[in-house]
Amino acid sequence: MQIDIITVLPDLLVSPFSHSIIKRAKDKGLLSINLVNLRDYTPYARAQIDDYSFGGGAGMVLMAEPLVNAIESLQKKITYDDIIYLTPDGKTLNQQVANNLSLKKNLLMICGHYKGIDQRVRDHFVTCEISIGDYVLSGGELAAAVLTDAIGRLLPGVLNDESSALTDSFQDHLLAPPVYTRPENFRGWKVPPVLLSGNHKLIEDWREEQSVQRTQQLRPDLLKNKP
Ligand code: 6GU
Repeated sequence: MQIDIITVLPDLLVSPFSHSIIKRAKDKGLLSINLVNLRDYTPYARAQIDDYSFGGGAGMVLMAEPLVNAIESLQKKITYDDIIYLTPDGKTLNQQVANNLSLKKNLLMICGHYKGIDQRVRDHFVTCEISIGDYVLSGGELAAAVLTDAIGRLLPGVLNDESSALTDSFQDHLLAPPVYTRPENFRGWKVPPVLLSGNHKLIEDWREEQSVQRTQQLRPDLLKNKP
């Protein structure tokens, strides 16, 4: 998969993609991430990319021309399955949205800043608007990092244990069960004996039961949406 990200702060996105699972996805050639600096595409003096909002009001707006120059220049080399604008007005990201996007081949993400981007870019280029939750971030970069991570780890071959992504919290509308590792007894706090029993059926049943219990307790809303 190819993910291109248009941003005014490309440096901010270097570290999030240089570690752990997303690094492994890149190293294995399963994911390619291309950070595109919006300032490289502006025709305006002093690399200007934003301006005041028509009609007044506080806050700057990213101008249409640099964005459209960047998008059209990228589109000469690649056809995008979706052009995603990261914005608090978007559809809230959840596992289903991430699953669906992980099936695409080429994605372009646009990170907004300040008051957002000129509406004409949204009207004529953006195909999908995504928010990562009901709170306001200073820009779309951290949201793009979250979305890329959620998608990247789902790509076939990225996780070592192929079944691992399928047993994540949310993948079946249930939270994950509790997990334990060595030692069996830490400060007198013991691991549930069933996990040491070696009986896979019993362990599976216990985990399922714990998942349901945990979900009922912590996120009963998830059970309502369970298919
Ligand atoms: Cl995608 N962008 C910004 N600026 N704030 C957000 C967001 C996105 N999602 C939640 N808050």
